Amino acid sequence: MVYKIMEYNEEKCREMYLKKVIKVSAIFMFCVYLMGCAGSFGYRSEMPVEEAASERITVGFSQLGAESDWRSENTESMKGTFTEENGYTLIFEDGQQKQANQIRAIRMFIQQEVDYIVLAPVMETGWETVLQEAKDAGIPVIIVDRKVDVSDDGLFTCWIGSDFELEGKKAAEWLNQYAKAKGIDPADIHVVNIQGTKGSSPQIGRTKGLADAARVNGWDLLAEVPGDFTRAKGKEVMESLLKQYKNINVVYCENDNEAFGAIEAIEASGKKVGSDITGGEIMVISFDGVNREAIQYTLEGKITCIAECNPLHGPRVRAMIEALEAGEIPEKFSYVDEEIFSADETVGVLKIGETSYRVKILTKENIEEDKKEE
Ligand code: GZL
Repeated sequence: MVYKIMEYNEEKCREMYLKKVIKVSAIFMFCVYLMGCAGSFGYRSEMPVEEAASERITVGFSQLGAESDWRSENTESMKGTFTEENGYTLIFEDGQQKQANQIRAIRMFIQQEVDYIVLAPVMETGWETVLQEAKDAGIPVIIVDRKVDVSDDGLFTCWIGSDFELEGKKAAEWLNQYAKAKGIDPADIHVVNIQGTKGSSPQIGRTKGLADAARVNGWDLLAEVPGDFTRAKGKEVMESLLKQYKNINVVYCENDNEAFGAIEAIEASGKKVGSDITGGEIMVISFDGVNREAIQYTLEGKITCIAECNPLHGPRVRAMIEALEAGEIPEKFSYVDEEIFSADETVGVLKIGETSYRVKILTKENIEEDKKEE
């Protein structure tokens, strides 16, 4: 390739350089003008990213795990509520059922100086130190779902969740009313409890509901064994209990995923699940009622009754945050209202203390109606 050598001329170069500067400047000015007009053509003039982020409320959410359908629904409710469109930045941490992971997440939120910490605690004890650290950092903590057992309730701002002992009382009272209506001698009720995660509020409350009723009504409570709220553990525990006890006629599962596992084990052993316990069937009682499979099982009579446990806490936690943002003080403890479901019409109303609870009798029609409302 032959390079053409240009004669060097100072004046010429200066003139060419100036022309180039003027041309580039004109193009630059025209671009600036266009950007300035962008807004008037309806283009959203993007606020600088960091400014938009600082406008949003930052929420650090320590979720305990993903052990059940209930937990998945609860996570979806939180993620679907704390969105950028709603004015939030959500930092989500899954504790994988380990308290150490949740404590680590809370410390990370403190480092990140979030506006609010939301904690779904895997168990009740062991939170004093880290909640004190959040308090010292001036970050409000909202507890959701399960409770924390701390010496000073001032370590958290407020709590929203279920009355787990009431759930247990409802399920046990349903069984008591059923046995009386069918003329079953209380001593002929041979019940096993597949418990939730040991030391969690739902396990403590639901276990107490059954144990108190068994003592008062004279039932034969054969065993209480943790099933960790999972299908796999529920099946494993049921298999073991069937080997240990030949007279089980009621299985009290502290959530639906355990119930699915227990039903699998019962049917694999050649027995039948259902409410006809004098006819040799094994009755399954459960908690949650958040997924289609559980409702379908109840419609088919495989699960005789479910005490509802509602997971949709996202909007409820948001309402608490918005109250706090407005300078208001939410209730320290807020309980959600819940129902009890069955397809068996034997029991229509439960009376617990001074309060009556109507049993929602599930039919194909009202299940279809509920589906449409979703
Ligand atoms: C109850 C919740 C329990 C559900 C289970 O609020 O903590 O944990 O009943 C879940 O399904 O795993």
